[in-house]
Amino acid sequence: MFGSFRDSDDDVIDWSGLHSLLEDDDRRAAIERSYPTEGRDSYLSALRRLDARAYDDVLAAGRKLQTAEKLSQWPTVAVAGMLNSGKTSLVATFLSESGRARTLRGSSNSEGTHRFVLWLPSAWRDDAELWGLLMSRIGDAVGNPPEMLSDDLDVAHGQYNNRDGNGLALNVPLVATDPALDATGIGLLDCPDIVSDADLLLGSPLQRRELLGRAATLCSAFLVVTSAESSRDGTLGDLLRIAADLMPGVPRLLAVNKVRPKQTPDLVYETFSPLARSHGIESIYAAYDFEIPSSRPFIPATDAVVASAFDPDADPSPVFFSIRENADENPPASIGDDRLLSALPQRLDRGALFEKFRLALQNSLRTAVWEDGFKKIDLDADGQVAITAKAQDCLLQSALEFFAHREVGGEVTELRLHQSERIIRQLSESFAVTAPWYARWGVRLNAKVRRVFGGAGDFVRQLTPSAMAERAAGEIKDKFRRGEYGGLMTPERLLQAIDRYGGETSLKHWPPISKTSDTTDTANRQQWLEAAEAAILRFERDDFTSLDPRRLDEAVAQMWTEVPTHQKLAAGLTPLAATFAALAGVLMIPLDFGTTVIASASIPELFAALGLGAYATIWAGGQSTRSVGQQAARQQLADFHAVLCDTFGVSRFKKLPAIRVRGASEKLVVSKIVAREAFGPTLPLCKVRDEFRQELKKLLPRGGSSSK
Ligand SMILES: Nc1nc2c(ncn2[C@@H]2O[C@H](COP(=O)(O)OP(=O)(O)OP(=O)(O)O)[C@@H](O)[C@H]2O)c(=O)[nH]1
Ligand SMILES: [Mg+2]
Repeated sequence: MFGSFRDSDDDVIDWSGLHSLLEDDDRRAAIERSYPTEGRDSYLSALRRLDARAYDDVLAAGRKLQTAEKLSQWPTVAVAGMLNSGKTSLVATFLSESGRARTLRGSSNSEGTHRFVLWLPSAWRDDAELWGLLMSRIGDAVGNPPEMLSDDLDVAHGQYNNRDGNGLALNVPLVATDPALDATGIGLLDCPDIVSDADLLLGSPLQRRELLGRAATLCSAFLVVTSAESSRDGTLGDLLRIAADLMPGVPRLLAVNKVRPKQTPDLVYETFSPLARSHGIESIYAAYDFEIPSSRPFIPATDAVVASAFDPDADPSPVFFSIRENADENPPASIGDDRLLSALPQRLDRGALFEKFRLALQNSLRTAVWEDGFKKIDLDADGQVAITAKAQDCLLQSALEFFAHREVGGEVTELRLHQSERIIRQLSESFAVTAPWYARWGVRLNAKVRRVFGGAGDFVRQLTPSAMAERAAGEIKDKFRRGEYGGLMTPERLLQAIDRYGGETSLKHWPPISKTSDTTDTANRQQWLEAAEAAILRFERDDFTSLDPRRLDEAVAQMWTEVPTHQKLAAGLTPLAATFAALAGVLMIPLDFGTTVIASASIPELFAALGLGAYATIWAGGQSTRSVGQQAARQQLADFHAVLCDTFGVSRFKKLPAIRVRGASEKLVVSKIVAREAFGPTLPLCKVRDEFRQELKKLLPRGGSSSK
């Protein structure tokens, strides 16, 4: 086998395998979607969504590569050589009759080849897109886009001879196709000689050599044609040197034409082998002059073929065969068909033209898949993670606005509890069952308190022991409303908090939060308000957080023991009555506001609001008392954040963040509220699967084979 251009088989990219990976949306999918719905996505569908052009480019690059793969099995041979040595005649031996007729052969200058003519299989024109690419590749190599060789014989001959051309037309390669080449699977570059005088104004020898160099880059073998008598011609040596310089590593062959019968093949071998050796020629072919009858024994062809060649009207073709040193192995002895030049295509490795072409296409596929496609998908996924994190944080800060009790400096000192009916009942019950005798004084407490059901109104009425308590409840309501204690969340306030914590930029998937009275703006604001209201209602309904009953009772009992005796009766109300009043007051807040309000307060805040400062201090100071409320509050914060995320179409936390409470870091907990579909627009969240990245790297190494 002649020299090889393939680095190794694994450099070859298998498009169909790659394509199936790119369109896999299942086991080998590129994308893991986690929000708004869980699932997987293929590389191609992700890219189509992001950039339809880049998607088209990947598919087009793959298709081109696939077609070029087929073409790249076919070699192209440069046929260069001495003036009039029969280069075009040699090329013509590979062509069909009609193709042969389009070539221009003859010994006069008007029959000389003065352009580069590239003969390619007709089949290659079938794929218009690929043919176009091929032509531009040839144009790139030679420096000018090619021109087609005419089907009209006269015009074609004129082009071949550069009749109305000039030195510049030499730079424009001619391209012709022939069906006979489909079967042989070979391309042939018919070159002009490189000695024709500059006086012809058809390009100087220097220009011709330079062009030959460029055109040769398309070829996978170099065939130098000479006549038998030129063995000592310096130009032949030049040519062989040029061939070696231009295309190192490319197989070079020598074809000696018009050999006269007195010079037997072994003599031809003897004459040319020193030259061949010194220029790294792999094989020497010879063809005997078909116009001399005594050449017959040296023409390895059937009698019919030879007879037709001797017909004066025939268009004879030289029959080249590779010659050997040993006379017995050459004609007239019979030789194997594999020694004929016509068998050359099978002996050549894949074409350099297409090898380079394929490499170029492979690189553009690599760029399309990695640089244009993958990078976009990856960046988009990273972007989604960052945007989601920002949105989650904005909603967390907004939630903390109501669930965190901050000091003047902004430090969170404790978390607030949503004072839901459930929590208030628990507190009330616990206070009731653990209250010492003196605390019960004046409270007609009965066991029914443990089983209070019905609406908040009834509940409140049952717990409120006197007019005084009712007044106290009124006070606590006012204090909450004025913002002195606890947090009061309404849709409007929630929206303001979201806005204050950068909702406008963090929740870009929602319309802008408007502040003007513009009509569309008002509609946008309405949408935000409705969402905020929906979030509050949902939280109120779905918040089943309760205090740990056993620990609560222990904590309350502990508190009772710590209340200093002189304080025990100082409050005007008995302690239990005062506590009930405070709790009842909290429950009454929503009744005044309508339903969409959430009151939040820590237990110490409740006491403080009612002037039970000592209780507040004791509760806040004790480790067990404090933790009962904080634990539930943390759950509620997580739940409310989850509801906000659901409502505003943001993924819930995948990794739970920690918040700082009293200088200590407290990790948020997983929400217990079931996820619901978003209320409006959503922020998608996905990631690129590492397994996919690895597999893609295997099928299509990112920076080419070197960086595998
Ligand atoms: N007698 C004889 N003539 C041949 C043989 N091979 C080619 N010729 C003739 O040699 C002449 C030149 O052949 P071409 O094929 O045109 O040679 P070329 O090398 O292409 O010529 P340029 O392109 O002008 O350099 C033609 O008239 C051919 O018929 C052969 O084996 N014997
Ligand atoms: Mg010629």
